[in-house]
Amino acid sequence: MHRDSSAAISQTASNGPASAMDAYWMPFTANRQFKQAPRLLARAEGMHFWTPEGRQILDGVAGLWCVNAGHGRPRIVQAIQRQAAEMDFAPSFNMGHPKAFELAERLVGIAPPGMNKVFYTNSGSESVETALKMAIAYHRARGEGSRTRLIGRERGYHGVNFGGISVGGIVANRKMFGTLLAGVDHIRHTHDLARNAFTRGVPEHGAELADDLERLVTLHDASTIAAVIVEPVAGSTGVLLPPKGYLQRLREICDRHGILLIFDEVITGFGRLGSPFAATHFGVTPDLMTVAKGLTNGSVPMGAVLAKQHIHDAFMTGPEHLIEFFHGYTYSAHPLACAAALGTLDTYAEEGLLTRASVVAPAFEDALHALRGLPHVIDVRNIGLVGGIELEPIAGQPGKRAFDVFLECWERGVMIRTTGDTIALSPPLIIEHRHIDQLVGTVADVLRAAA
Ligand code: PXG
Ligand code: PLP
Repeated sequence: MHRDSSAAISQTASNGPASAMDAYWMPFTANRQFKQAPRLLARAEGMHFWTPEGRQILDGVAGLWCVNAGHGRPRIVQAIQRQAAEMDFAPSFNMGHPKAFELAERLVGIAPPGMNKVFYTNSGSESVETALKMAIAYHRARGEGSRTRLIGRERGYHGVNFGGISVGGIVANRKMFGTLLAGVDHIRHTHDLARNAFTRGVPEHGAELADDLERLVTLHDASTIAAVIVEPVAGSTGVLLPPKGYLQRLREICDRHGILLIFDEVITGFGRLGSPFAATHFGVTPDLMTVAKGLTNGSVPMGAVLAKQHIHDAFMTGPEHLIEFFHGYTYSAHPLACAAALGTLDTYAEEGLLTRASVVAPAFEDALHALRGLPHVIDVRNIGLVGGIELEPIAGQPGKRAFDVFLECWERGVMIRTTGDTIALSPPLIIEHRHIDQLVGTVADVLRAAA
């Protein structure tokens, strides 16, 4: 059945415009172009995907920054299979199941200090909406109901729901969708090629950009601001690292003005930087933290918001029989997702994956920075197992140079991601040196060939 349907799709695809592909409106995809020349994936294991024809593809991006332990990990597969047979679904409103509690305990065990409450969602986007609502409701519960304003950052990515695109700063994700949330403002992004190009690790210059938050406090008054949300390392916009001291400074300004700090750790969570979380990596603890992706190794959709005790406690007033936070999703704490997450945390623990990126990072960094000097490479950025290679755009055709590299790498059996004219690499944390050589070597060959 499975084989037949993928064969049918390949068959139709190779016959030109693909009627078998018409019904599926694909997310974040150039649909018409894709359906002319589809890129299909049929199987995955470890560091690789395979196409329906059996061509092996090296996964340079952990799926979409989520398959941190590599594909098809037995503990995760078994956990999901067993759970599906044992209990497929359980309502999570006014009900609970043991794995939901066990998982929360386990997450608190690896979380940054003091982040000891876990609220489940089904994606990064839902985690963001949840965190923003928590922040506003928290202030209201404490009697500071005037604090409703949300501050994001230019170029930020916080998923695709209305709250997330409102605080987000990626123009294409916002401009088509009307007026968005009211009462949102943005601090400046931290990208500064002139001062920081080709820095290894976090850039030297730009901590003062955090002071942009002081400007907004002066403009709006702290009494109107609920929270600031940032990605500790911005991923989707093209791998922007926080300048040295920047996150500490944001934390200090938030503390000074009673503003909650939200770290969106959807990409940075679960070992990507070489530490369990970016908060642990940089030694800066937020008040709320959003996670998803690596939580289940990408195997079952799941996200979560981690909150500090005092945030949670602010809600725990009023009559005990009443709901304290009017929020939740049908699939919050879905049994399959909880089982998958437990299998994932076991796998991470057994193989030391939450810190392994720090061991591989030097080799990854050297490989990436060897791309300096290749045609059109204007910056290389890296931290842990995240790499960004920024290319000079083709005049009048932004994004095309990088996308052409993506297409050619695919032909050569390597999957990368591009955003604008930046190539983003975020391989599974099980990567070995030979994979680094193939991944970065293929990008290098393609850059040379395209020149
Ligand atoms: N916050 C951050 C920081 C993210 O990176 C989300 C929220 C939304 O998560 P969901 O699960 O709703 O997609 C993300 C997701 C890319 C890419 O290529 C990045 C994401 C998703 C898809 C592609 O950079 N990040
Ligand atoms: N729309 C309708 C009509 C619903 O009944 C529900 C949930 O009960 C939702 C949307 C929200 O769905 P979810 O809880 O999966 O986010």
